[in-house]
Amino acid sequence: MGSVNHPLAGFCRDCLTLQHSAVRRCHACGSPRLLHHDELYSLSLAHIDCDAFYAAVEKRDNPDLRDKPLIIGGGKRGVVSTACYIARIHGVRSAMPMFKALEACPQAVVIKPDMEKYVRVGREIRQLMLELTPMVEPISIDEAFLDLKGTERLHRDPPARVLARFARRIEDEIGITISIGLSYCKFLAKVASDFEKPRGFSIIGEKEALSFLRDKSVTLIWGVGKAFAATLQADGIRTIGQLQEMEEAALMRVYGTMGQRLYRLSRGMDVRRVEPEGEMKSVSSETTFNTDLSSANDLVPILRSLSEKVSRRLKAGGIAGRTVVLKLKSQDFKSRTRNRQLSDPSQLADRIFRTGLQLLEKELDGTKFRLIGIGVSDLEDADKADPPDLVDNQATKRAVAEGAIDRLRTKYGNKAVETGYTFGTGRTERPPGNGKG
Ligand code: DCP
Ligand code: MG
Repeated sequence: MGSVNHPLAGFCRDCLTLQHSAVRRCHACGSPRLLHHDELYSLSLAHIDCDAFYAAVEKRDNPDLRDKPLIIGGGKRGVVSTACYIARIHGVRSAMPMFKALEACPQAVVIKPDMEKYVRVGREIRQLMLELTPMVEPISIDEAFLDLKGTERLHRDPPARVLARFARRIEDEIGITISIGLSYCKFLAKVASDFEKPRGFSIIGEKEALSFLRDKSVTLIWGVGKAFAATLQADGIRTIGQLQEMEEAALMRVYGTMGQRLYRLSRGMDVRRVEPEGEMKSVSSETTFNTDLSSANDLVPILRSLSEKVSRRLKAGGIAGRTVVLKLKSQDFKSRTRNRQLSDPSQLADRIFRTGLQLLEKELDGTKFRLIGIGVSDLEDADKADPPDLVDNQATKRAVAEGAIDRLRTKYGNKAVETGYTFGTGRTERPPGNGKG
């Protein structure tokens, strides 16, 4: 007894005192917020997500709002960005039209979003995360994955306790609350952080993954949105447990690569690693617009010129990328990242652009975007890049043409050759970095 590694020793999330048996309340401070779990001291992959983020920041800055239902929203789109947990009791939800939200909760206080403030607070939180480990992968303004493996010596405490202490620190120093999910993989860490919000701390261990997932809806699986869930439902599949009974080959036959994902995630198999920011793992270029844009006419030429920028940098570095990544940020600062694998690594502007275009076309649903970016990841040496394509003759011709254009540009400068897509787009753009989230 007394050792933190004792399998039955849990601890109190409020005062961190060890709890030696399955008591209901902390013997030191009386708090009911105790953590016990078989794998409590062996799990190290965490997902952290702030609770009712924008609303929490506004309540922090105006204590009069603390006990009132609060909606952050309105603005141009006329929808709810988020609602505090009091307003949620009345049924208010993110993305709900404002008028509906006010029907559900007429007494709510409404505040327009102050994005700059939220971005600033998000960055402060990220800085504190980086004090725990460099392995921090931000996912959005208020959430990130952290891999705390190997930090036990540094912190003289296992990840679970480091995280509990972190939640306290965010409450003390930032003045908002967070929820934590702790698991062995990204998928379940994220599921866990959502499990008992707000101020949650949920743990999903390896041993319980299958049974935990069994009765859950397929929509819990990453990448299964409304449309795909409907497809699955039409095929008679509603729960993850049903997927657990199916063969990988069968799922892949019907749903392609998505079938493989269904197979793996339904069994709690997820090998994606936490990828910290700032590693040279991709080459990309992005731009923020003066006015938000939604049409292909506006976006496609920009995509083309960004693809050319990326391609120039790849060629200069003698590298190529196997995955094309399109990034969009909408008016309300929501990021969309879409990617597609190529059959071979590429450094050609034309290939990057055309792949990016296919990804972009699916996103043109009237949404107004404030930022577009294109890039490649899965970088490799350029020697295997862009082999002559026997199937697609047109592509080969374009590659040859691109080689010729490159030679002209080296000789006469970048502006000497303009392709059809970029010609005449003398648009003024916000300097990069301005207003980035
Ligand atoms: N957001 C938005 N529009 C949405 C969803 C979210 O503008 N449809 C913004 C407001 C949120 C922030 O992004 O505060 C973070 O999104 P989350 O999904 O994490 O939602 P919250 O943090 O508000 O609540 P939760 O406690 O459920 O995480
Ligand atoms: Mg949140």
